[in-house]
Amino acid sequence: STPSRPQPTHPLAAAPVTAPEATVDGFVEQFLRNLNNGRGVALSASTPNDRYFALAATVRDYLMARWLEDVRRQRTAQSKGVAYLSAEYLLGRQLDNNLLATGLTEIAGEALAACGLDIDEVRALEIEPGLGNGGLGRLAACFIDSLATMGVPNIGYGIRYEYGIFRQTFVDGQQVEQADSWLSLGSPWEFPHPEAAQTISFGGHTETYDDDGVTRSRWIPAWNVQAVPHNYMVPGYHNGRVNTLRLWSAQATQGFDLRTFNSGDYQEAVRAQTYAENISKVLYPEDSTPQGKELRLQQQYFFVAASISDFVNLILPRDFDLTRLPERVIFQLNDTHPVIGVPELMRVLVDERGLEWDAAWAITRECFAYTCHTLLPEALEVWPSDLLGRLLPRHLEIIYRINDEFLDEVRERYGDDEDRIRRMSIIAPDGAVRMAFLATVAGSKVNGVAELHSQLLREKVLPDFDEFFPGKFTNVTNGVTPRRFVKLANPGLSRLITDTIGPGWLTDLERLRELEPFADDASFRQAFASVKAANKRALAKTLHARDGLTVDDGHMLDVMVKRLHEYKRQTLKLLHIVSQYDAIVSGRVSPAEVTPRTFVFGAKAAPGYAMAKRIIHLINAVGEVVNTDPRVEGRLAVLFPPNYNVTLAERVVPAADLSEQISLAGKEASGTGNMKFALNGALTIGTDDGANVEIRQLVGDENFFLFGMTEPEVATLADGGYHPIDFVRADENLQSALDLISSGAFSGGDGSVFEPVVSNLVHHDPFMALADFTSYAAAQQKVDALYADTEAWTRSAILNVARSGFFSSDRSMRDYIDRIWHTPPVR
Ligand code: C3B
Ligand code: PLP
Repeated sequence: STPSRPQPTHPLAAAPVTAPEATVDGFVEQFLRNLNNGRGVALSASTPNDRYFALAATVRDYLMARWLEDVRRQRTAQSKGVAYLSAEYLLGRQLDNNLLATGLTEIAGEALAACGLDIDEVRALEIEPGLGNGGLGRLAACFIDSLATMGVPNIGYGIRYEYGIFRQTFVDGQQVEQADSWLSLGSPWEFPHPEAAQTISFGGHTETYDDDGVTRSRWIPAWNVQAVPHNYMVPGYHNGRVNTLRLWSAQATQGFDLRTFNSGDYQEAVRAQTYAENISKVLYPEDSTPQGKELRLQQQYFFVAASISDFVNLILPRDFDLTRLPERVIFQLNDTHPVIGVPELMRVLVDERGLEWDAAWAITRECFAYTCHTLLPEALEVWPSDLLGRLLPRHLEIIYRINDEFLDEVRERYGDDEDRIRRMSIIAPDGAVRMAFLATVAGSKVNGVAELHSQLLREKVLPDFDEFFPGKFTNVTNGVTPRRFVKLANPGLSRLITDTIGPGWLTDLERLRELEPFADDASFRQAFASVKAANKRALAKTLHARDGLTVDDGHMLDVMVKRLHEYKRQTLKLLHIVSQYDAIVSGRVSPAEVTPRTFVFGAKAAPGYAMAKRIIHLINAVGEVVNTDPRVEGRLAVLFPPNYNVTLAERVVPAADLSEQISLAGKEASGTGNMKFALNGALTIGTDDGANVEIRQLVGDENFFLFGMTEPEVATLADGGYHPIDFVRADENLQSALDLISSGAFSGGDGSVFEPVVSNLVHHDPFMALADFTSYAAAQQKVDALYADTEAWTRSAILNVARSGFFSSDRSMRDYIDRIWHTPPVR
């Protein structure tokens, strides 16, 4: 039922919502009001958390009028918008970003100072919402920032996990996970709307019934939960636009099952509630390796069903003609996680709204598009049909029918090519549902996330589909938001850029090209180098305060931060460090000949990924020895600050000299960390993989340290039978480094501790780190040579910045809009 609309008579109540005055006085007044009325405390009695909440509320107040206006416009205008469906959003802290968007950063600082407070102390209290694992979740956060900044109607839909990605600690060098209770002190950025909860059903069975002579199907579910929306503001940069991120939280339908309660079984009554609320309890900490768990499928259906219902039943007008749905929305599937939305929309259209199957299918095929983020075959989700049938019986029926009709089309085209039909069937021979195939059949477009990835997706992962659906496959190379990752993270560089080429580049990043001529200007190089040096000092301060770590002055900062995964090859980097250490302690080189370097690692391992955890242990163990061995004379240091997250990324990236992007060619779909480093003036040492390929093409070979096999070379080596031991025998430095680890040099003399890592490399090496070692070491020598020439290095670093404008997520969004969404900005 629609609530009755108020009919105000007071002029204030009838007027549009206004923002507080954008002055120091206005800010102070609003801040104190929020502290007093919102927190119920006087300034003198306030805790740091009170102040943080009041500050957040104040920033919200400045955004509110614009948000209400945009929400209204979204409902009334007939324009098409993007519903981004993503199980992850790795947002990072909100306060600074929202201040930046409103242009209130300085006013807020002065206002707090006038209240006797240091805004830096207040902002340090914010716990970042870690509602994602890594690249995929961070990409979603960059995309919604860009859409708001470009004025494109968008709702981000996802899950409000009560516990985000675990907090990583090290105990004796080994990863120990702790719960991320990011909501424990409350969450000042969200607006919960329990009254607008959606009911989401599960289980039960289906039945057919006679509807005026037509046989129809319906779902009789067994249980349900409430999906409670929590809205977040997504402000555009300096454009007065605010989009919405809507995250769903699961709540039990009835607080208590009264009958059970009255019978005295209190625990049983509460159990149902706990079961329901488990759905949004915790983020699966797996990255690029899906968990075929029932709870995960529950999460996926839960948020997708709530989102589709929200859009179709609440955002669209009640009498909306659903055959025109494609004119109003495109549901973008961020990987396979939300693909259950395809049969869900069919169910809504056919079962709930009474559309004919064919009409519903035509609508559905226009309303979805699918982005694939991986090439690892084990990372493409499949759901056993018995599990799907138990949890979502009607959806399984719908999937079977979609598949039957699709395979009929395949037969029509190719005749009874049973082999092809088996290959293309959405249902695998073992009965499992291949979600990537379902998304490909249903999606109006399918895209990979970098040129090489999209090419391999077409040629190697889905070639039959590429042939069957000409024009369906496309590429959109990833991007990153320059607001957070240049302007906020690197204020020094931002100031230098604006002083040099003027403002405007932050929303038109290709303009960084105008910096190119300044690479040859000695005084600009000087200024650029001092920004980098200041960023390194700032990082040193952060790492010291955060983790008690020391960064020595004058060291090259060589950084590898990303999830710990064998395909990303942290071990390749580590083996090279060990070989440098080995060369010093064995007397092959003197410390004075070694370029002083600090190696920074940041990486979380999935809690169940044993090899990744062993590698973390080994990195810490190597650090412990190398950092304290007097023979090294402080020329090498290995730092591994725990709990790499967006907040730490914002400190590390601007300080880096060298960016390590060393995955096995063909395995990293794109990478986005690589883009952030290049944009902040680090040089990349990298393989020809993912977006590295495009970075190198843009910045130029002479400003990029390329090494390693190409993807076709990897394929050839694999086909011929890969024997890592051959590569060990061919490189005595490699042999010696492996021997040193095996000897127990990093494990108190006990060689057995890291034997599983060494033997996995020597006998299996699934990602061919050993095959690329020699080439990697040679590229590192080139790094040292260029670094010795400070002016030449700085010149290259400047050119990296100047030529990386392509990697703005604004450009990615334009590509999606032009090629896939057709959702122009709304002025
Ligand atoms: C990642 C990929 O591993 C990265 O190469 C890519 O840059 C990002 O997605 C964004 O496209 N990815 C991820 O973080 N989690 C997955 N489950 C799959 C891919
Ligand atoms: N994790 C965090 C916290 C990040 O900020 C990023 C940034 O892009 C990533 C993971 C992804 O890194 P990469 O693209 O190197 O895998």
